[in-house]
Amino acid sequence: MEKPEHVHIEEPLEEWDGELSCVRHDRQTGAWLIVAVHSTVLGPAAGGTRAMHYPSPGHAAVDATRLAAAMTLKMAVAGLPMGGGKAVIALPRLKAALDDADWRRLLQLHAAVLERLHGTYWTGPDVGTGSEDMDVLRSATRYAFGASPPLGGPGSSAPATAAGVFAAIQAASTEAGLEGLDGRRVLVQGMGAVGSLVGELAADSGAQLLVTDVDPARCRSAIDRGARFVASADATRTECDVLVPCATGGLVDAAIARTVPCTVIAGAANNPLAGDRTADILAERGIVYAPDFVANAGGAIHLVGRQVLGWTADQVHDRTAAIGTTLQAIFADSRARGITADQAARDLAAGRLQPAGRVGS
Ligand code: PPY
Repeated sequence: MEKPEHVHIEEPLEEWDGELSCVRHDRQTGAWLIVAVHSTVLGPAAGGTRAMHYPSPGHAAVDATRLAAAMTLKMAVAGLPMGGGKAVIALPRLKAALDDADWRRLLQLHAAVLERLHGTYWTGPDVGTGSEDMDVLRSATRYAFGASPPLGGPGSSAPATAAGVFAAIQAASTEAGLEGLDGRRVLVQGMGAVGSLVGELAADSGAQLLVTDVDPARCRSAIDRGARFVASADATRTECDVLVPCATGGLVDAAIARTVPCTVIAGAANNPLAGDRTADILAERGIVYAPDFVANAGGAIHLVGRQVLGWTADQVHDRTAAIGTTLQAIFADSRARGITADQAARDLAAGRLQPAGRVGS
């Protein structure tokens, strides 16, 4: 989809196949709070709260609904007993320009919305929110994952997400015939909490690390440890073996898919492919793409595993490493049936979302 100046909020909501969307406008700050519950077939919907500035509330609804649908697939493929949802706090200006009191007020309002949903949707950290925000939410609602350890929460999900992404990079590289990461050029796009950890894991395996971010300062410590800086505009035209999208979505559209000079795409970003044909174009070019909702499930495994299922850190570790095995099966199925890995992963999720495929039904 093109990025028009204005998207009417009813457009994404009409297009969407989700169960429930809930919209609240805050007159005082001008922010919009949107909760998108895509599916509760496997359990209560869960997914993070993204706090960002959007060009219009309609753009925020596009993001919330698509991200919520991806959460349904993520939970199903990871075998977690939760459905898919996402919340967006669409800020009237950049988050950095919002004062603390307004931000806290928005969190309180969000907590009140979650209480009214009575557990249909559970939130957690996402782009623009972290453990400290979950602590604030947690003081006003039960329905928040990812509070900090002093408040009894499981803490940051970034290490688990990064470990899962790294397992995905390894599986996808093997599928592409790369035989290990030693000496391979791994380009991490988005050096936030998860991207920088993935970069460290890749460098520790002998990869040659390339890093980029819209905020170049976030590349500093990786550069100090030997990584090469790539300008953000060059992220998808720099030769590399593995491209690792770790920022917001939509990095690779159909036109970029036709030219991107890499062999593997595997990262932490949700919805990194834009457009219906993009996965097909990558496959036609022989680029191995690890479906995002499989590769980036480590955060969900950590939050739901620790907070709902009572898993130990070791169990979370094992389930996160198993993302690699899941991907091997998805690649094998994609080869056997002549479909993209993205479609094979969607089919795996769909099988688990069918009533007949559910345990106990
Ligand atoms: C994501 O993986 O994209 C998330 O939003 C993480 C998450 C998972 C489960 C509950 C809350 C957040």
